[in-house]
Amino acid sequence: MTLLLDINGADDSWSPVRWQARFQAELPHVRVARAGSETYTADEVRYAAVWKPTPGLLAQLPNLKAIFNLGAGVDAVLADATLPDVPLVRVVNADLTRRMTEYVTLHVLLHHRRLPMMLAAQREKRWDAKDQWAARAVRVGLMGLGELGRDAADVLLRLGFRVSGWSRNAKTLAGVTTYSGAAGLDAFLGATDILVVLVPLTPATRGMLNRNLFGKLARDGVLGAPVLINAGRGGLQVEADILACLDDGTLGAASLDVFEKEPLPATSALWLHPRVIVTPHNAADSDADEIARAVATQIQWHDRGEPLLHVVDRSLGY
Ligand code: NDP
Ligand code: OXD
Repeated sequence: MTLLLDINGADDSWSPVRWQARFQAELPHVRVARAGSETYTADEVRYAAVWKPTPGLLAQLPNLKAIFNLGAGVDAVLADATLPDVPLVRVVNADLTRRMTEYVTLHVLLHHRRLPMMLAAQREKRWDAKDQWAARAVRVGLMGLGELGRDAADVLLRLGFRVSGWSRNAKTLAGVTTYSGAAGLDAFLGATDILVVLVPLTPATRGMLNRNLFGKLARDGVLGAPVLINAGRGGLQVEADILACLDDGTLGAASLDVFEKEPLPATSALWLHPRVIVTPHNAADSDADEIARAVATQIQWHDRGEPLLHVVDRSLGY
């Protein structure tokens, strides 16, 4: 039996050789092969572990039983029109969730506490004591109340923010004002000062972070203008609209971890915009030890006939 790794488009910290060593340690009786650099027999591949897989590759594996995506978002896998009809499993992992909650909390707090302005003042040796507000004066809206959105909500509530959330299906979450579906979107946006985006990229969500949506965010908040924090996917956002809305005051500031094109091209005006914070798609990395262990456990269960966890609903795209 072979587990095939096809890992593309990530930096050195995601070296396929390192992932291979970790998977091999977890599954000593399985051949772990790297697509593109090692030979393998297609008939022998039962499982594949992938990140941004090579289009068409998985369709060439006649005995494939399941695909394990090495991250939470599966948009890059589903983009392959030839994807075989076997279960697609995504990452749901406490370590990854907590990393995302760190990112969300960090960026909500830095906008709330006006850190960019204070750092700029420091560089000019200006003692510029801007007003600070209580967290309860700020409304944080979480677009997406899944594994990641719910954990972030919990921590933001503990800090005292007024937290609301929007999801596809209606939800009840203690302390969180919830909205759902197209019918709930405008009310959700109208009650949001800091918008935190944690929805997947699907046909229903592509391009939704645009001028029309930004124009519906609350404009009566203490921050002066709404803030966008996108850690979901770059395909959700229209970057030309973000820039134009920052420049005309529709948006006050943005923290962006994900981009239409990654790495963000050097020509992008987002890099040097004074009210944009750019991070290189590392809000929540997958830890190779954690993920290899979880995938190996699922492979062992599946071989015993037990059900797989965290299987993606391919008709919904997440
Ligand atoms: P989940 O699938 O657990 O949650 C997704 C949430 O989005 C759910 O609440 C879902 O609603 C909601 N949603 C999906 N489609 C729609 C829609 N059309 N309208 C309204 N709500 C919708 O995903 P996770 O929380 O685990 O991850 C979210 C995303 O975060 C990933 O897909 C990935 O793109 C991104 N991510 C980014 C990382 C980074 O480093 N930047 C790291 C990890 C993930 P419902 O609850 O009703 O189903
Ligand atoms: C993920 C990611 O989806 O890191 O896990 O983007």
